[in-house]
Amino acid sequence: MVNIKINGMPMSVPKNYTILQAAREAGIDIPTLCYLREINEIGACRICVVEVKGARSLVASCVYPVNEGMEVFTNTPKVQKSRRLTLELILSNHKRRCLSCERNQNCELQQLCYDLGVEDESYFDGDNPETAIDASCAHLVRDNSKCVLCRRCVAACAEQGIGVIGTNARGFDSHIGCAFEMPLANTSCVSCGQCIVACPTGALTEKDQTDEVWEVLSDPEKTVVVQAAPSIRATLGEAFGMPIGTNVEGKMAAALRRLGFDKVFDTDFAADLTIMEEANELVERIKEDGTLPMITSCSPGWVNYCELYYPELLPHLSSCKSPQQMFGAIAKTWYAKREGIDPKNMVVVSIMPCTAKKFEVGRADQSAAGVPDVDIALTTRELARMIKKAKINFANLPDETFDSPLGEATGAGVIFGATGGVMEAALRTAAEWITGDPGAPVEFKEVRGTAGIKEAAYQVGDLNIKVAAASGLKNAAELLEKIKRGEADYQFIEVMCCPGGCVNGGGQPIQPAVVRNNVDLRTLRAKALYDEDAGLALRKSHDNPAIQKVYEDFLGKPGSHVAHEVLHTSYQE
Ligand code: HC1
Ligand code: SF4
Repeated sequence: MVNIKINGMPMSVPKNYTILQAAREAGIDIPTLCYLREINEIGACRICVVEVKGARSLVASCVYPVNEGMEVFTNTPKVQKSRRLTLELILSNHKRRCLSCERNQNCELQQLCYDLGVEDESYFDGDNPETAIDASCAHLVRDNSKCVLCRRCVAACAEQGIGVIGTNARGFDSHIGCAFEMPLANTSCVSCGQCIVACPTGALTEKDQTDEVWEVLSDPEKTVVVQAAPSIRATLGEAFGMPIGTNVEGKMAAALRRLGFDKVFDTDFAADLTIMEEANELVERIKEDGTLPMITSCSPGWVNYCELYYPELLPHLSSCKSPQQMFGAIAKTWYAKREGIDPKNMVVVSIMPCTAKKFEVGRADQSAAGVPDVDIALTTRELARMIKKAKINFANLPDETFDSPLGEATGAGVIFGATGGVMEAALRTAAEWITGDPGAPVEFKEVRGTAGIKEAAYQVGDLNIKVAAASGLKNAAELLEKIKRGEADYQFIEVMCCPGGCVNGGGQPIQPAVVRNNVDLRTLRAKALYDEDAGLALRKSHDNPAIQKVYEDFLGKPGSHVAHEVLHTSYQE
């Protein structure tokens, strides 16, 4: 520990602390812009400067270590003037279209300008560098005229082990882009959207498809059904100012109904269906000496990664479509037939925490009824924008339920949204199928939690099943390298592209850095899902009566020919 003073207040802090960390402990959040804890700690933007007694100039508190006897001043006029000057310089070449910007009222630059008293946005106006908009991908748009060069996106992409964006050119012409100014679509970007949630401004946004949804909702020829992914209920409330981890499942269903969707369904139903197929595939691979370990295939950023970076390991991927796609496939085949709807007139919209889902809907081999399984994938943020635009009073909505039958789900489907959840859900079913014991365990807590890689071994009947779950692509790569070296004796691996799983997806509500740096977002959001699961009567996918009905009426049994036609897919090397 070292003894320091902050604004004259004595305190003791661990000696490996930065000034920023020490101030936080004293109850002072020094403003930051480029700083993202453990991801981007580069001290570049100079917003977090403070005065240190005896130092020749102001220091960047996010990287400056404390030392014995140090005296720090966080808000002197000199500090305030410097921060304001930095902001005025940033604003001098910033496209100040705040009123129409998607990040209006959720922009860290806007908030800093307000908090730090910037009164003249145009003080240093002058030449502006030429900027281009990159809208080449299905999932995102980069508008560098709103970029503040904080490099948080670059760091987030590198953190995923991808690194397809960086700073191009120098000085006045510096800008974020891909190598050789290639459009993002021509790179090995996996569409995870982690760069978007790292962006403090409106420079990176998802490709907005809400207008397409408004169009179909007003088309009387179309039956528009919506599905909401497992993790949306744990995060949508944040867009309406509710505490992180509030479960808004009932209000979400009510809001979707008030937006005009003909049927309000739940991706959790399809998550249960995925477990039926995936657990069956796992048991088959184990019994028939198939390729092991089998790896989950529901996270489309992960599937992209495997195809682009580890094509030699594709035989390990489960052939199951993701729940999003299984939902669309069942909706447009079994359900459409049952309801007498022509699948060509059915529009399936999904609400996803994930930008890669926008890419996934366009994949080949995902058209069970001869038309795409899913038509439009919106992010949680896009849904929130629609609810706000429609002036639906979200906080005061009653709790409603999903429609039947594609809205019926078990707790196994709910926990898909957290890292380790798919694994646990599959184990619940596999354990009962292998042992034949309905009393087989429900909870597999070793695969819960936000550690990047989790491992466990379970004795199931005569089998010792060794499993691992990885979230974040760097962690996934570690497991994949182990497989390549022949050192991975697992039977089953779950990989989620985003660190922490879908609760932390690239399409989720954006929390500012001050929250991301200090609150365990992933754990709070995941807790909402585990709590819901714990309170449900049905917690194993195969116990879902709606799933049983689909097999009875249409699919036969898991792994059947029809199931393969409708619910399974292939990958591209
Ligand atoms: Fe996910 Fe999945 S859990 S991938 O994280 O398998 O996106 O929430 O919808 O499809 O069910 C995402 C979440 C989601 C799929 C499911
Ligand atoms: Fe990198 Fe993911 Fe952003 Fe693509 S979407 S640039 S892979 S962080």
